[in-house]
Amino acid sequence: MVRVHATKASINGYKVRLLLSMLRVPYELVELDMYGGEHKREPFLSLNPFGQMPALTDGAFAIADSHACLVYVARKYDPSASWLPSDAEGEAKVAEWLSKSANEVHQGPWMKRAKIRRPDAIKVSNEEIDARCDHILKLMDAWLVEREWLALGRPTIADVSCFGPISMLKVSGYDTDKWPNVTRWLERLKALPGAHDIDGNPF
Ligand SMILES: N[C@@H](CCC(=O)N[C@@H](CS)C(=O)NCC(=O)O)C(=O)O
Repeated sequence: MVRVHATKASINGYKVRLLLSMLRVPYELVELDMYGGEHKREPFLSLNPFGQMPALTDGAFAIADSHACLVYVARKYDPSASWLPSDAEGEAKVAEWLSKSANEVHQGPWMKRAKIRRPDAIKVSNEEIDARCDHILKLMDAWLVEREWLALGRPTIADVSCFGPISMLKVSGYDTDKWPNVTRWLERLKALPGAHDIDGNPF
């Protein structure tokens, strides 16, 4: 049985739950009490000594970090390799956007949500976070002028990863409508079979 260990509100955990849902893989969410610090003590630290969510277990196998979890789920449960291709060019294209997700998207859109949930932990100013969002979304909007998806001509785990934080921006007070191509990309992903919001509700 696949288990995702995270608080339900964890955007990085959401990415993994979203892919599992779209691949129709049954899983259990092992909910952690983030405000109670459950992710900073055992048994979670044995899954991820960094004390960050999510981690995933599948039988005796354990892996931490959203992107590693996405890679694992795609390789293991998508035999068609549609969400994570195995050819050199395709895999590199996906990795390119996973890196942007781990850096620019995390430092802007992810942080926008995190500052609302844990203002004490995020020292970056709202203005700086908004500027970071503008920076990456401007680039993405231009990138998506002639593309439907970020890495390839179909959705991949790169889209799932970037979607998590960017889809949460509107409820966090950042208006994504000013980026029309990003908006259309968000809508495309929401329309995929099995897609759901962070609470598990269909769009
Ligand atoms: N690189 C990690 C980042 C994980 C991360 O920042 N997780 C957040 C929840 S979305 C977390 O655990 N925050 C609590 C903390 O760092 O104390 C990943 O992609 O999984």
